[in-house]
Amino acid sequence: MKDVEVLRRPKTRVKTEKPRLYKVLLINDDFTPREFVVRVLKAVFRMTAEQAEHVMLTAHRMGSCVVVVLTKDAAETKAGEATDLGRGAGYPLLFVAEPED
Ligand code: TYC
Repeated sequence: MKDVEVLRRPKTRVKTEKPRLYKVLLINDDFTPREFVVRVLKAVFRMTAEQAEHVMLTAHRMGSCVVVVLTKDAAETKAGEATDLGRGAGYPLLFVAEPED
């Protein structure tokens, strides 16, 4: 009896799927000063000055830029923190989390 049980396949499937990842996007606007955007990118996403400048300029020129790819929770938390820093300073700076395709 015991021998049969150990040979039986598990009834529940072993989960092997990777968690879906989310992009944090920086959205351009006409009001937030460039240097403020750079400061937020450095503080929240731990970017160097060069990385932050590059991401800010890409969003400025193209309309948006991917900042980082994270799990859903982490992406939503970071996007919220960064957006809140802008709002706290009176700017419409916007970061959004969206699923990776
Ligand atoms: N476009 C802004 C300006 O000219 C700067 C800016 C860049 C704002 C990127 C937001 O995501 C942004 N002051």
